[in-house]
Amino acid sequence: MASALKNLSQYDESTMPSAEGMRFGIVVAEWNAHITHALYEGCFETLIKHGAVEANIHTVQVPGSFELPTAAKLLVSRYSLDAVICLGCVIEGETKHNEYINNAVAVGLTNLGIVSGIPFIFGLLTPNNEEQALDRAGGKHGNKGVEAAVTAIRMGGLKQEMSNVKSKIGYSQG
Ligand code: RBF
Repeated sequence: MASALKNLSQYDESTMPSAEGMRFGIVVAEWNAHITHALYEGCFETLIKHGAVEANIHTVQVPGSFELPTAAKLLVSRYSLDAVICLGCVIEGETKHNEYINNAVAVGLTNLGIVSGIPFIFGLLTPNNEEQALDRAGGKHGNKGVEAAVTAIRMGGLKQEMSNVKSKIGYSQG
């Protein structure tokens, strides 16, 4: 199993850019709220720990994970953001709802990122059962919300770095 030996909250802090001055969006799905709220706490605390300020973190809640991409797009339409983190949890059940929702979120966030150039972070747990979800929301595999925040800071840093040198590299004629 991919995460059998991996604590999702472990990362090399020495290689992290500072999040000071960065602006983030967070979208949190309300389905399985006991899981997604734990992801949110880990995510928010990690952004603050690396220098982000509360006033620059815009959080919205949505009913379910399927709504994550739409709300993420609404957030970047409203605010100028360095990255948007989407947090949800779709637990496998007797039907295939999880496959449809998970694929829709993955495709939706991928498309948003490619089209906009803004990092949209996939913080969606896709567990087979509740125990696996709890293991990844502050349990024995750490907190996937922390990992999502770390990715957002790294990608936000990359975005800032690239926008500073965009006249020198890339495909742009300008
Ligand atoms: N949303 C989640 O975030 N997690 C779930 O586990 C979840 N399970 C669902 C199961 C079914 C059968 C349906 C119809 C929806 C489920 N949703 C879940 C809600 C979904 O993401 C979305 O909010 C609704 O389908 C409305 O667009």
